[in-house]
Amino acid sequence: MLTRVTLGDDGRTIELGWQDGAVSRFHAMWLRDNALDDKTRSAGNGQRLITILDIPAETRIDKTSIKGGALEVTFVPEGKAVNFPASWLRAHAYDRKEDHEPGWTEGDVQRWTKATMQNSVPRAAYGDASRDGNVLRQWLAAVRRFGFAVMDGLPTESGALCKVADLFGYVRETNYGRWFEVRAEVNPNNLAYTNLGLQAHTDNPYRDPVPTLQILACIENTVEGGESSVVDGFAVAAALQAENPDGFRLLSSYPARFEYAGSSGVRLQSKRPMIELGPDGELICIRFNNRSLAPAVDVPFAEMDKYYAAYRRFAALIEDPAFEVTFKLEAGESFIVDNTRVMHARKAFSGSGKRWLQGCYADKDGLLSTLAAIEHGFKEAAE
Ligand code: NM2
Ligand code: OGA
Ligand code: ZN
Repeated sequence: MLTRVTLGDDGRTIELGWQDGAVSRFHAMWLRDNALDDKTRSAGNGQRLITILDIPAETRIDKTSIKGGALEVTFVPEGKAVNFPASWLRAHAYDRKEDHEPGWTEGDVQRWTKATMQNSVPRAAYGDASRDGNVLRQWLAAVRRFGFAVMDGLPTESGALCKVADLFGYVRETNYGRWFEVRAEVNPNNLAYTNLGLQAHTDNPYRDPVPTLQILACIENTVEGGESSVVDGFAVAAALQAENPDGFRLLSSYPARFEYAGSSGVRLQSKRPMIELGPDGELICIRFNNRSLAPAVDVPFAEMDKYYAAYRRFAALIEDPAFEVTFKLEAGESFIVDNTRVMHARKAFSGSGKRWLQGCYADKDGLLSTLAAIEHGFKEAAE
């Protein structure tokens, strides 16, 4: 509950007092820009109708009052009165003292290791997820929280993996196709299409932006070996940062180079760090793929020794079984990974029997949007 409002700095700021003792300041300019009235925002789609240049630079607040759970303010020189629900102001307060350490992550991201994850892998059956919004919501929320989840009960037929993407969004097509066959081939254009083991990696770091989700579905798997594993790159990055802050700094502040030119007409190249932080230090993306790492040319000579030592240690931690969750995909099973965070690997497999997987990419923003919309719907239904 909002209990008090006072004007500050000649009406350029206001200070709100809340019943629980919290205090939050707002700027007149910020409030004017974010006004909720139907001249500022379309009542139909919520989009802003004005530009920043429509707001006078000298905007101030000259009158305030609290009425029925809302704050009313009048902006001058426009002489415009606007209402802000108290709950909206509370939810959008920005006057906080939060000093994030570099490498922080959002509250809905939870790091995991073998010890915390091996026996509680998030899983849903395709039939349940497609019929029951609650099952889908929980499965998508697991992808948001842990960066991976298993889905079983898929038809063991070609293209079935697209049904998983259809639950929340769209397949992202690339030079590998709408989806790709993952099986041992003669003259493969990518080492994924062999029976070799693949070190834990993120896919397509040579693309910018990288595909943010990958789905791998199993149609047949009767070989010896060929197990899958996943590793939480955010957990490994945090472990590296804890034991070697300077190594973390090197991998997050210097660009690496990635390249793929394995088939004709394709030369994909990118210049991005192995550990990417956002402008506010948030850990936002891991890129790790020994097969497509190109020569590093953006690390100063004086730091290259240390950069390689950090890369080696990061790789060793990624290989550490304490971080690895392993399972063997059976026919009709699939898993999804957040390719900006969780690495996947496979063990080598023998020539006898058959291993046929299909893979595709999809977009995480679409998944998060669908999840948020489902959650919003659940909340409205509960009210
Ligand atoms: N495939 C499976 O990023 C990579 O090159 C890993 C990708 C060929 C689409 C393999
Ligand atoms: C891939 C990949 C793993 C597997 O295709 O990107 O990593 O289990 N495959 O074959
Ligand atoms: Zn892969």
